[in-house]
Parts: sequence; structure tokens; C-alpha cells
Amino acid sequence: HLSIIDTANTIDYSNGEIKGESLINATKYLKELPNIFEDQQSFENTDPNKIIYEVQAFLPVKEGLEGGLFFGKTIIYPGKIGDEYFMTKGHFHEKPDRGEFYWGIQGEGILLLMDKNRNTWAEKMYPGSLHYINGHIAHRTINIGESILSFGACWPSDAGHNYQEIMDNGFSARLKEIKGKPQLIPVR
Ligand code: S6P
Ligand code: ZN
Repeated sequence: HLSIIDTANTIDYSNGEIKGESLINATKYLKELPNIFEDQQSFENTDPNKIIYEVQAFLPVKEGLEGGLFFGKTIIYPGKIGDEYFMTKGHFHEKPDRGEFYWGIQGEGILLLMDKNRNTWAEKMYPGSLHYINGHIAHRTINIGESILSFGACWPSDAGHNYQEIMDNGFSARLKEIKGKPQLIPVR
């Protein structure tokens, strides 16, 4: 007879946590993010082993395979370096025509987006917010709240990551807390 089986993987909708097989976990410490924050003094005065964000991903196929999908969850802790909130490195996809979905699960954030011509804009993230990130668009997430920001992501298994462009040139705007409120400030 034909059997009905349980899936190997589950997701907890309250916090986005994924359980099961083919999972990877990555922890990003402040010391691994030297070119992200503008305020060098605050960067040096903060514990280099402070955890800024954590990524979990369910990779059911090999990285680079055309036609597959990856499913992830990122949590960003609350905090600031100078007047900038904790955020991800941010990246373009290596294959620039590969898009991605993000959705807010917990907390309050900003999704910073930038096209190839360095035009930057932003979307609010909150539990239930849904974001389509076109290929060609760099993306970075920022926790503007006082609790954990967690969000889900789904992207093609052959998208790849181009971190270099952002490492070298950053985004064309920075999100800063000014008079207690997040504000986008153009760079130079
Ligand atoms: C992957 C997707 C996310 C990020 C994660 C961390 O395409 O966009 O899983 O990898 O949010 O950000 P970053 O910029 O350090 O990869
Ligand atoms: Zn991505």
C-alpha cells in the first residue's frame, strides 16, 4: 500500500525556527562585520564577540543547483553601534536575475534596498509584512526595535551571494537613529 509520511522539516510560526534535516546555522559576531558600521570609535568600544545576527537555513539541495529553493530564517538582536542599529552585511545575488521573498515574523525592522545605479529605498518590516526582492537589488535588514527582529526568506539555490560590492561601496544611504527615530541619511 502507499504510505503517508511525515515531513522531515517543520517550522515554528511564532519565531520562524526551522527544525529537521539539511540545516545550516551561522552566527555573525561584531568582529566579522568591520566595514558595516560608520562609527569606528563605537565599533572598537563594543565587545567584538557580541552576536549581531544569526542565520538558519534549510538547504534541501546543493548550493548552486539551478531550479532548487532555499528557505531561511534570520534573527537580528536589538542594539546600536553609534547611531546605527544592528544590521546584516547585505548583498547582491551573484546571479543578478534571481529574486527572493522576505517576510516579517517578530519585531520591527527596515529592509534597505538598492539598485545597480545606487538608488536606495526602504520598506518597513513587522510581523506579517511580505517583501518581494527583485533580482538585481541589493538587500540589507536592520533591527529598529527593542526586541529581536526575525524574518523568513526563500530564494533560488543558484542565486549565490555577492558581498564584495557592499563591502567596498556600502549602500548609498545609512539608517540612523536621530532624535529617537529611524531616518535614512544619504551617504556623502
Ligand atoms: C539569502 C538571504 C538571507 C541572508 C541573511 C543574512 O539570500 O538574503 O538569508 O543571507 O538575512 O544577511 P547577509 O547579508 O549577511 O547574507
Ligand atoms: Zn539574498
